[in-house]
Amino acid sequence: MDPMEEDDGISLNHINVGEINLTPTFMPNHEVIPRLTLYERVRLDTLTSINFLEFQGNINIIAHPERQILFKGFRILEKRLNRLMVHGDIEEKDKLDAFLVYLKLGHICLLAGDYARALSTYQHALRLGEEHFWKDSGAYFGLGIVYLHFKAYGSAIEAFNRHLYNNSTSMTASEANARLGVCYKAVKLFPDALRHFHSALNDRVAPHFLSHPQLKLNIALTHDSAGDIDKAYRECNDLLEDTSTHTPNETWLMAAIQRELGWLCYRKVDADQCQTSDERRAKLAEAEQHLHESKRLSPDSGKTHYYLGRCYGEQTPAKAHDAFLNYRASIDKSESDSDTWCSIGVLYHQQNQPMDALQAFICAVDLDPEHSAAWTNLGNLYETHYMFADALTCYKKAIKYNPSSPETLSARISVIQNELQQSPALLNQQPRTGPYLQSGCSARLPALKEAGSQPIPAELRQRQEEFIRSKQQRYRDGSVLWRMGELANTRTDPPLIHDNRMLNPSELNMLRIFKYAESKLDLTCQRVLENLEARLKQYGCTEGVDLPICKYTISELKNHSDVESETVLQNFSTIFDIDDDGNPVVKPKEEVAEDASEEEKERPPRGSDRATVTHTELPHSFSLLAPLKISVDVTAEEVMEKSNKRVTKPNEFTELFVEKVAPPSPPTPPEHKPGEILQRPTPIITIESRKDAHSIELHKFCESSPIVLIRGLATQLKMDLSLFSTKTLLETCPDHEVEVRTQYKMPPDLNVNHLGLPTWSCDSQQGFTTIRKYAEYQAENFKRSLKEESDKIRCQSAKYGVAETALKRRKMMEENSKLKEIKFGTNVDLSDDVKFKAQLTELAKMPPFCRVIAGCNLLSHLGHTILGMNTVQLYMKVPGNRTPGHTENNCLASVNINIGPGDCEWFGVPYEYWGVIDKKCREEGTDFLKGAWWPNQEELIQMGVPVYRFTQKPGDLVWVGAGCVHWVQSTGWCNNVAWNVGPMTFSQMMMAVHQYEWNKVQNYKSLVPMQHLFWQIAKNVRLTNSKVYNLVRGMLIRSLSYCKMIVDWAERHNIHVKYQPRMHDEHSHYCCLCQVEVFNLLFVKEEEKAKGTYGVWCVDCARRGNIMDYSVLQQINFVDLNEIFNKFQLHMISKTTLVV
Ligand SMILES: O=C(O)CCC(=O)C(=O)O
Repeated sequence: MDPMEEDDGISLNHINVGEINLTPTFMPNHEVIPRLTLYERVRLDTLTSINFLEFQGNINIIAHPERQILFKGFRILEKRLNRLMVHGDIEEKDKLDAFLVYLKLGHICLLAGDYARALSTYQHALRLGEEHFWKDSGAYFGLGIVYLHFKAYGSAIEAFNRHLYNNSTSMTASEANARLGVCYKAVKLFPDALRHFHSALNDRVAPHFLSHPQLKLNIALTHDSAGDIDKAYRECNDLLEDTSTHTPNETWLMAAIQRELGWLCYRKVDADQCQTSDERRAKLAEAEQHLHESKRLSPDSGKTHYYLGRCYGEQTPAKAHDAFLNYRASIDKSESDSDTWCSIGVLYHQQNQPMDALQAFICAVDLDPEHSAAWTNLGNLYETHYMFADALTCYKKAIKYNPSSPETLSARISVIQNELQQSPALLNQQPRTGPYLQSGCSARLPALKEAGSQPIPAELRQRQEEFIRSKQQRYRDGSVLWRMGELANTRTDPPLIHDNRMLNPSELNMLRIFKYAESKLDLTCQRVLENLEARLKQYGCTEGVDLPICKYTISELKNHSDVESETVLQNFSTIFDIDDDGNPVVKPKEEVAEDASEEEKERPPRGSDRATVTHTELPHSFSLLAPLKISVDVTAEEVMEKSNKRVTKPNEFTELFVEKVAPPSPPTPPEHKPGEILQRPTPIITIESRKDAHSIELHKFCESSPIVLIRGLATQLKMDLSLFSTKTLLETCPDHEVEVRTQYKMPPDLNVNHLGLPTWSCDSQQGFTTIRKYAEYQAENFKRSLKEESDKIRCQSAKYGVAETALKRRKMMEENSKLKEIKFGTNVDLSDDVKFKAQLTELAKMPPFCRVIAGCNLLSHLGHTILGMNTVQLYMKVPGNRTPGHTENNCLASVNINIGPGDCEWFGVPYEYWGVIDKKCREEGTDFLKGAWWPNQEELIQMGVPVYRFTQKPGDLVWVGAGCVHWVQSTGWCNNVAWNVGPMTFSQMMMAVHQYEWNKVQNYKSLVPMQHLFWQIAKNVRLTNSKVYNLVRGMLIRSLSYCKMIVDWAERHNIHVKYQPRMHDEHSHYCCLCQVEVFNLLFVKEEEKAKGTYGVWCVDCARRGNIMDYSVLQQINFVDLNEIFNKFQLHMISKTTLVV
């Protein structure tokens, strides 16, 4: 029931989008350009990907009442594109036109179900005008749908998130959220998947993509995939009992729930939750019961049969036959399920039918070459037949594709490898009658290379290839509509909807157009207008709708219009304009011309100047990066008054900041200078006196450097670093909690997987222990290392003396070739100022710019703690512990001191290059923000990324500059202490804000609540730097204006706004759905309060739900905000005075 199960898209690996020509091969290029009626023209202009469901929903596209529009639109746009092409290329002057045509074509192809052409045209549009792409509210949405169709989940995630950045309250938000849930689940980012499913569930507009019960089932499936079987089981049972959410007729849904319950019960047996054999039997019986019920409801599901097969397979030999029957039935229903083939293989192997087992495993890995379990089982089959070389190949494949127990497999690999090294004759070993071979059956299994030509896999492969080929051909052909040339000569009869269904964005736009040109409409359009108006009256419309960009297509279409619509269309040609900031312009040209004063008429005809703008109830998006449209000298009262007009005098309202902005993108890295050495020398500053330590030069140098190693500071300031040693901590707080990361010890210059192949991904398991236990581990590890060293020496001498036994030697080789597990004691919280008084007092000896608490440190003004940022954390290490690559939260700077006794090795890359690393992380299958990765230094340098690399000795302090990407490994036994600092510089603040916005698009929580921070700075700090002052002032204007608009909006909707002042030390709030900072105005649910839970929603997430469920808690009233705002001034100082 996973929506992707129903989806018939093939993976992008099977299709070359570049080879998709715009003109399908069967379509004559000289065809006459079709004519559009007025209705068709307007409808075409308002169609975007947002209409996807109307076209691709339930109706067969051939029978769709508006199929002519798609056909005609496709032909007209294609012709236009041909005209823009000069020798296969587009001239610079025509780029914008071509962008718009491609974009529209993308929408039209998508609506017609021509996914490959839609992808190709969207990608062309993106290449031609990435800076405009986001302005069309359907562009990223459409692109996301297409990527999802081709199962390109990472790209789909990016597209949908970008769509949501400006459309988080639009009708498409629930559609995007539901799809994001599916994508995040597919890439195994389960918490993100859950958040998006919940977001879609919370929306009052239920997505078509997944109904509410389907969303709930997906939530259960996500818990299951995340490993929480019990939670999944509970959710499924609740869903089954919750009859109010679905009708019994939705049998397929019930079948899916029963199937999942059966599968969960089956795995509860496996998960060792059944202690006794009775419990085991009972659980299996429950599983079978659910699966039979599922089969009764939906007899055609291959999966149900497969799961039943698994249940019976557990009860072999008694139920082996039933297992086979169900597997067979599963294959009959869907033969491309690699899991089923794998299980069939296991069963045949158990039943001592090795040839059949082999064929089944080969089918599994043919269908899914990354099926780790199938490779493992196949390896096992070969091994039991003494075919070690093939077994080895299979195990290596299994480990490459991420098996559940890589250690066991890598141990197996090294055993076989060593055996083969010792006795090469094993390679040619003949099969023997063993426990798995029937006596007398001495035939050798076909080798891996030959196994594919066995009858079953060969036939399956042939059918699969045929299937892929026919799919590819269908993608090349595109929509069936393109073949229906007769559509050029028929007219569309507009479908009139007579229920009170909410107007979708396209219909709303149509309504606007028809209203403007009411007097010039033909009869058909008048009827449509009446219908739309009637529906608008009944239901109203949704927030956040937007006009598509189609000015150019309209002006093109004009040339081929029916004569009677010509005049009307001329007036439309500016209706669909967007202004410089991407806002829609809706007032027709002629009206503006009449209204305009003399002065206005003389102005150059720029979109935003000659027309007015419609305003949604609240801004499309609230970005701290939005350009201001007002002077920073404005007073608080003026901000309030201007903002209030949005509700009280909408015609007079003008934006204080741009309300629709491009989603943020990473910085462009500086040009690489020829001959530039990218292995950069790290600045090392040696402190020789207390004065040096406190010098302004040191402070300024650090603030302007990506990374600095400061030596001698602790000594000069007479700091006693032994307070942070394991010995002292063991004496003072042995039971203090330590987070432990179990890692693999890597070769110093590499990061490898279990096969020893280079990778960027790092694995670690999280756990918890105490200082006492970690201290024991550290000491133990040290002793063991000493012993190993002496063993090595002994082994060396053995060469000349007593020979080791072969067995012992082999064992040692085996040990050495395995990746060893090591433990890293990380993020030890030293925030308790009573428990760690001595330690924290010691750190206060540092110069202010490095201190945990200082007036010049942004984080000291927050008024609350953020663990590990404005509090100290300790790291306890053994050699080889790695802190994977990252930038600090919100790109803040940080300080790290090595306590010793061993060293650490550091790597750093300046801020400007993080986008390059981010991109590379995606290519490497990991995630810059959410993944754990260890970069390959050589690769970075080849990519033109400069790298700092240096050793931090005991006592050395590393200053990690704002936004510096860094990764660290210990080369000895040592402890480190670290915390963040926020220099009050323009560049630090800009980076923090940029990251804050970037995090929104990445669904990543910003630990630094930037809005709150800016108000605190305004309240507490006397700024003397005009650039910094203007930046902060701008933030206050946006924030104040937004708060005012929210409160006005809430009051207009009769939502209760209650003043509830912030408590001392109260932490900042984040939206429980989208995780953005919720500043000042907390949307809470009364019913939750009654239950004692206190979820906080942001205005946008609340608005998507049922607004009447919420009330608002205002934490700082406007009198106080205004006072802070007005009192916040730039403090001019004479040049001789020190600047903050
Ligand atoms: O010492 C460590 O491994 C942590 C390094 C780090 O990331 C930091 O201090 O910013």
